Amino acid sequence: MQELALLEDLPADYREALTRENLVPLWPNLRAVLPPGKPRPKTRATHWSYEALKPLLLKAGELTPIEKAERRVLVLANPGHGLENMQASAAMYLGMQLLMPGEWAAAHRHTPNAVRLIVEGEGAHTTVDGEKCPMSRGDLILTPTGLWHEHGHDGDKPVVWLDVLDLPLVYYMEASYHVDGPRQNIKPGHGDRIYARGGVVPTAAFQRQSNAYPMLRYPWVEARAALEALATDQPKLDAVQISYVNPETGADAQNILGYYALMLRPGQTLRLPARSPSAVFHVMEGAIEAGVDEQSFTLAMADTCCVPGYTAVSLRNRSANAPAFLFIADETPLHRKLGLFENRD
Ligand code: GTQ
Repeated sequence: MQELALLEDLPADYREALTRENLVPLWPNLRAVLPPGKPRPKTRATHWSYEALKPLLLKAGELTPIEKAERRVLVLANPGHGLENMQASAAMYLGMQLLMPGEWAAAHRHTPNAVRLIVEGEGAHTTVDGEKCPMSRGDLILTPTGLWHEHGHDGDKPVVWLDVLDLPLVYYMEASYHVDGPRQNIKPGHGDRIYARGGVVPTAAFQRQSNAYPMLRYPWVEARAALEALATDQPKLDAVQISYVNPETGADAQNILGYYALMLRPGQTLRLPARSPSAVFHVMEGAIEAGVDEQSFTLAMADTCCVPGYTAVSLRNRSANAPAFLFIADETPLHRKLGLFENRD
């Protein structure tokens, strides 16, 4: 490969003249923005232990009242991006949110898309666009761009959930903002009940064409049952995985990030090919050994791990007797829409 000249190879008075005119020579910086062969990601493979995180999150519950926090969240920040940038990857933000019994996180809406994956506790609910969604462990609840949402808790123990947002991307686009609003009125009906039976939907009266997000809550009992059925039905299938989709269109549930659930059979090791998007793995059930390049992470229940793009990952179920279940978020819809998606295998 050709050696390119350095900035220092240019005379100082020439460099100063360029700077005065807001001009920059490309060649000293070319390899930084177009590295050879594959990107040089800032995203580092990173593991967040729930056991380590939980007491710190509960402490935040004592230190900061909900009214002073608006959302009481500890952000899972990737050190490769600088902690203060609050990014898990280029496009993904992860946070663990705590709501204490009786607390209320007031209504707002914002341009980034969010989802919640319920990690622990019962009795909380989130109201999205007037639909009151109960939050049970493992449920995935969408808060798509622009929709009002607020969180409440009628139970008697702390509730914790994982927030996944496309905030870093939307912020980078200079398109990130929020608006506060009044408490929402609850509308009748639940998207997840409308679509609860495979192959049948209401014939009329449901906003078939106009509603971009017909289903907001994806119950874990249904996702888990779908995985078990798939595993039983196709005993030779390696990747026992489901995608969370819009039940009307079959497209990804949201525009920018993709959401999936994966089951590892007892003792199974699954190798995921090196693909361009970054991915996040969160353990729903069981314990998993994740191999990423030369690194290996032991993921216990409720642990979360982020892996850069263009990197193969192996996932091993540490139990020889029971299946393990993972929730996955990735940047695939974004990469596909931009025409950047690559599978390097
Ligand atoms: O619950 O609305 O983790 O607005 C970050 C921003 C959660 C939320 C986050 C948010 C929320």
